Amino acid sequence: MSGGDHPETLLTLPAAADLAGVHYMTAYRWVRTSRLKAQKSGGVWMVRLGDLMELTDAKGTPEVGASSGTQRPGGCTSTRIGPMTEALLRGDQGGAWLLVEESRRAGVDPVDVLCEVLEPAMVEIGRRWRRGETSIGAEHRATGVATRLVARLGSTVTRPGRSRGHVVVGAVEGNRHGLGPAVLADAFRAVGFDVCDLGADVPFDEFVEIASTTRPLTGLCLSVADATDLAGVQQAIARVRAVSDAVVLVGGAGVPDQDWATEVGADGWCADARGAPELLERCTTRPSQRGDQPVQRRRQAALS
Ligand code: B12
Repeated sequence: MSGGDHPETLLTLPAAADLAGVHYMTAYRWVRTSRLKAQKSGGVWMVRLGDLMELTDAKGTPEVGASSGTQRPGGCTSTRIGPMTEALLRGDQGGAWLLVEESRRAGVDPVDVLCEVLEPAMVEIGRRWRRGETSIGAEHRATGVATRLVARLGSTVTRPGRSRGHVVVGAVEGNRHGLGPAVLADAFRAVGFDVCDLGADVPFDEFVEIASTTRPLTGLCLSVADATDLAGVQQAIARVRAVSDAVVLVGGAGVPDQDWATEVGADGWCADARGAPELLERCTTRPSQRGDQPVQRRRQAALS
């Protein structure tokens, strides 16, 4: 290796891009998404030749060599979880959005980006927070960036055509986790449902009120972050049953399994937002677990 090939040699970004045979913007994106280490010197990004070589030699690096993401490679989204985690923790909204754009360009649909990149990154942040590896401030900042990403990407999720029904989603009383319902809302919108996202910490009374006034209501989705909320959720579902025929689904980080869902009286549970529309469809068409009484009779019985 000659002196100029030394791994410690510092390169400007245009020089690094030239050497790697990629556009300057691609090299810039590598830096913003933490794939390529860089430091600023006099306001200019500089990268180590060794780091550049390591990246371009790496197998599976998108946009380098044969693996440039034209199709939807299975591993494509998973390679972005680490960089997304770091971007969120740095509070780097621009870098995080570039990762979203990269995934979209590689053919990943918006809801898959949310569930396969953003959600695992948030889970990893939760794990680090629990182990004391990241501060609560960094976690809050990350959630702020994630919330803006969901809003920005979510606004692109629409499916023209006839509505498949009306769905209300929200996090139950005391549950301050609002991202889950927002992503769930997008998963329903993406397949043609009209959705009302009530956000976090929705009083149980409000779910009952909405269920009794929204007609027709196809599905009511309760997001739960704490399994010990069982009694509250159970009572709320019983009251919803008295006023509405809507299918009631539960989900979120606090629902451990189907048994918990059955115990609270929900029609169904699933761990991933993307399974929810199909689950709703199945619950809508299968014989009611609630008996054959129409809602008016149940309501009268509940009031008497
Ligand atoms: C961000 C965050 C917070 C933020 C939330 C801010 C906000 N604006 O949303 C704040 C700081 C408020 C917070 C507080 C707390 N948090 Co918190 N939080 C998280 C974290 C890191 C990310 C949550 C998130 O946004 N995930 C991304 C979304 C998209 O994923 P999701 O919510 O799971 O939703 C997906 C699915 O579950 C599903 N889904 C969600 N709802 C529904 C509903 C239905 C019907 C269906 C079908 C599907 C579905 O669809 C979504 C997309 O696939 C998680 C880590 C984790 N493992 O999730 C911890 C986590 C959820 N929090 C936890 C805890 C313990 C707390 C606190 C008690 C901490 C404390 N001591 O104060 C408080 C509780 C506050 C409260 N009263 O709710 C625990 C929960 C443990 C548990 N379930 O037993 C977790 C898992 C962290 C951990 N590893 O321990 N938290």
